[in-house]
Amino acid sequence: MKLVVAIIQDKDSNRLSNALIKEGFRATKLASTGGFLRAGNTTFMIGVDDDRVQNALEVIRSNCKIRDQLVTPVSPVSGAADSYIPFPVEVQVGGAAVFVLPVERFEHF
Ligand code: 2BA
Repeated sequence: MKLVVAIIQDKDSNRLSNALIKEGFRATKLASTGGFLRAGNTTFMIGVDDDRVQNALEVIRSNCKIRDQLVTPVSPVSGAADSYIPFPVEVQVGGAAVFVLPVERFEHF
């Protein structure tokens, strides 16, 4: 068994939940925050039999879009804050950042 941990954008979360249920996967959704943008995102934990991992990744891939997002960098903590002009920069976010972890043991009571 594997634990698929997928960090996705909030906008894709309902669509992905529905698709996972339709394909017979069980998942837990956690509200999370990106370390860089400090914006909300959604983390899915999906327990999957080894032979279905590829199928789970395909469901994630086809339901999570890559989007461009404008970010205004925070001003410097010290020094030249007066002359600092924050220009928004564009970063590409998602579709999904996915980790596949081995599961040593799974119990379900
Ligand atoms: P954030 O950390 O808020 O990052 C949002 C997007 O900002 C990233 O999109 C990436 O395009 C950019 N970015 C992140 N760190 C950067 C940096 N140091 N310099 C320049 N640009 C940077 P994604 O790569 O698609 O990541 C989306 C979210 O997935 C991340 O939100 C984070 O919550 C999670 N994530 C991505 N890679 C991860 C990793 N290696 N470990 C843990 N979480 C990760």
